[in-house]
Amino acid sequence: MPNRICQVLITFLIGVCAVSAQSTSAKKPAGAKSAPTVAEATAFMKNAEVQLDDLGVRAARAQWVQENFITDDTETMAAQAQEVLTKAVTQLALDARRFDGMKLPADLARKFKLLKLSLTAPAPNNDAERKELTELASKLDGMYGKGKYCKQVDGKEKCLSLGDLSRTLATSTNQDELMDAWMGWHKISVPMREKYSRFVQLSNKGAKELGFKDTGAMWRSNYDMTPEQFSAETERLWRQLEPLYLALHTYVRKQLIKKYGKAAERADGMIPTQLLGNMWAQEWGNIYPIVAPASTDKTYDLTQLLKDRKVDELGMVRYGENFFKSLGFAPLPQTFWERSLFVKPKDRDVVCHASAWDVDQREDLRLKMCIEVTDEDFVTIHHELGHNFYQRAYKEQPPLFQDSANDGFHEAVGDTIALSVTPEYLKEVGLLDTVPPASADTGYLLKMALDKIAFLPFGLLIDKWRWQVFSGEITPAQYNKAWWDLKAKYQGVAPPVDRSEADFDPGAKYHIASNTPYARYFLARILQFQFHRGLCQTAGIQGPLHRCSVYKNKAAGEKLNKMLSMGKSQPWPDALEALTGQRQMDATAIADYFAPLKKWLDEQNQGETPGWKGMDTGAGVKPAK
Ligand code: X8Z
Ligand code: ZN
Repeated sequence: MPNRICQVLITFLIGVCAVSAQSTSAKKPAGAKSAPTVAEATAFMKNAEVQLDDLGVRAARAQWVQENFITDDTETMAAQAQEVLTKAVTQLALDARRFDGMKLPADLARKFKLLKLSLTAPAPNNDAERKELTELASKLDGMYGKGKYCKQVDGKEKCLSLGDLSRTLATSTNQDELMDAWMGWHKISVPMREKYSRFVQLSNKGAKELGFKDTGAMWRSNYDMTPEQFSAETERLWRQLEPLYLALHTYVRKQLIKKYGKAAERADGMIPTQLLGNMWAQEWGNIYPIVAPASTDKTYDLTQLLKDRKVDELGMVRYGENFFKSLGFAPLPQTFWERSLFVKPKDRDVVCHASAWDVDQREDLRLKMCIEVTDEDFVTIHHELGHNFYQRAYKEQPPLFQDSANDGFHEAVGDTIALSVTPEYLKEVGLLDTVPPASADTGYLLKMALDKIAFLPFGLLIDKWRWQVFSGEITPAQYNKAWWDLKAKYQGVAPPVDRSEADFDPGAKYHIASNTPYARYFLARILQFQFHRGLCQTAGIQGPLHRCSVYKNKAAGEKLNKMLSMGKSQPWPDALEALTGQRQMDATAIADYFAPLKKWLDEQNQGETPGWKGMDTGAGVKPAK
């Protein structure tokens, strides 16, 4: 039951009280050997779940304050609340072993399984190391949140935030500026390196005590299949989409070379990361103006539309809420508007990375985001509200089932709604005057692919790196090299200058600093198209998927709500089936959506040699360009 999605410490499961755990397991007289009964197991779990709320809410509140007001004190307070929670969950998970191997009703057995998997940062079961781990986690999160690039400008110190630097990467075409912004931000993570490697050590020790090989294996055990099956599943999905990524990479590289000349043309075929419009080259939509097709009609610019109509930060959130309301969901509570953070405060450090919270596991939904009036943030707002509406839909479930079917589902819901932000929808809500003709679809699809398809290898490699870090295959001495090797192998992007182990580039990405698992976003990119297709079918909307909007469709809303309200009570294939009729994650929906673009890209790429030196072809690494 996550209080917050995209969270650092509390993540997934919230606490359970050690007192209750101990009292439950201490009921038997000393020396009693009789086998535990189902009634005892039920009572244990009931007691545990009652406690979940209390400690979880305490930790969530402390973390909310810490991330909205980063100071040494709030970091310590958040760490302390997390420590109490972690201790309780650990103790309960260990005590629960006495029910191992018992034949329990399916619901109860599922709860025991989820209880064990509930910590994202499992901790060793001793006070000193647990304290050290929670403090490290809180510190790393705070370091990222406070991160700034300070430099001397005209004899004065000027400090730039991630927001400032990201704006440069998104909008500038000046190579010195791009390089400076990229290099500047990547300095913030250098001091994280040692803390991170110690965090890995401690967390692995905790995972082992709970019976997992390491923390990565524990994360991969949360998908109703074995960790090995899960790794194979992500690989299978990626291989279905790799040709599309390769076509996009080839096309984009060619356009960048047209624009920047030699500076974009590496002999190994990789793209310099700082030219792709995003600090981590994870989504490339910001360089659409540079790579837009010259020959077809231009698509519209949503950022411009929002600015023209003077839509402000709150107004953007209202658009998101209205979409959900149009599907039949109840409005967000008044407290959402009172307690959320929408705009970056001027006077204090906050964690700006967007997150959605359900502080009291009931009705205290909140958004925390430093919104800017851009198309990118318009999508992110829908993404976050998807979390909030999910949280509310499953609130009637017992605490351990208050979560998404798998974590990819949580990340996919809001994005699914954002796929319905089509030109027709924008016209209907008054943001666009005329719907562009079908001839502009190539531009529209290219813009979408720059975000959705470009993301796929990135979404995969973050946890490929982390799984190997947790398993020990990547040692601290290889952190940075392994990171760039994976970036090369999967994304085909290269750093602006040679990097070394004096750097710690993984830490410059929020989810590494905050210990938020990442495979979920990879799954979500695939699931959201499956959800979208399912909703469009329910709504009876014909025609190409990229022109379908389920806005105002109550039948689609009902179907969506049906899946959301199941929470994590059933294995995820059941939830997927409720919405899509399918029981497998399946890349055909995303592939169908982009099929017209793939054809177009293949035509544009005629005569080009796709790929780069060191790319992974599935059959092995490609030797040379
Ligand atoms: O972290 C997020 C959300 C919060 S769960 C803003 N996303 C990933 C990222 O920014 O890296 C959404 C897309 C991928
Ligand atoms: Zn999210």
